[in-house]
Amino acid sequence: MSGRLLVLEGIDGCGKTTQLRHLANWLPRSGLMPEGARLHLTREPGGTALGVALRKLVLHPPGDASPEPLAELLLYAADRAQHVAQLIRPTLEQGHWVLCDRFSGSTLAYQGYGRELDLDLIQQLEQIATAGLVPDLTFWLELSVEESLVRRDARSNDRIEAEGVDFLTRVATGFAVLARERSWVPLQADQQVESVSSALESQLNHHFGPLQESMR
Ligand code: Z5A
Repeated sequence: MSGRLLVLEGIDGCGKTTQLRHLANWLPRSGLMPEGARLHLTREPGGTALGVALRKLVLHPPGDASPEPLAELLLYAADRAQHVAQLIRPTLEQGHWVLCDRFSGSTLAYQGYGRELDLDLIQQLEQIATAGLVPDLTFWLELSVEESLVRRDARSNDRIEAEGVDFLTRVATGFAVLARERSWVPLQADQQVESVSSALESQLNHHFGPLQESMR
């Protein structure tokens, strides 16, 4: 596949949406993308029409429709299977770039470390849902739990955000472990927005600049 899949990961409020908006402007003008390649912004859950419906069910379930942990895991896997098959893989095959707010790392962090579901089972599901597709580069926006809670203070919580501090602390630990194991690029997300953006830009230049691309 000639396109590139870039992913932003991290705990709630780490600034993924903010940086995604920045990259939506910056990347197409950066000279890093081949001529004719377009940038597609997407997110999980909710990158497809089915995903939008699943997102509502999993984050804001009506009445007593709240999924049990295993059902929640399977809903995220279903969202990803649809997202990869319907949007991400075809887009990459056409040579375009995809920038995704969360991917399979979030399932390991939230359902694995947060909910303490079996990590091996989650990795098997990851293989099934992605059909082996692995991001070209994943950025980990590293933020303390304390700062995450401050940033989130003014908003109403979704189901996952309402889980509390111990849950979020386990999720944050999970992201730190995954970043090490999977060689994600760590970025200090507690800096000013502009500093995080320029750190992202320089990492993208480093990984996709002319020298690196000629060595692929
Ligand atoms: N989830 C899961 O459990 N399993 C899975 O497999 C997947 C997801 C894929 C998706 O929620 C939820 O699904 C998520 C995990 C779970 N639940 N939680 N929590 P979402 O997509 O709606 O929410 P989110 O991913 O957590 O995003 P967020 O909370 O909106 O945060 P963000 O996009 O990373 O941050 P932001 O919106 O850019 O910034 C948050 C605030 O901080 C905002 O007021 C900004 O102005 C501010 N901000 C951003 N950057 C800075 C800096 N640098 N300094 C100061 N303030 C800043």
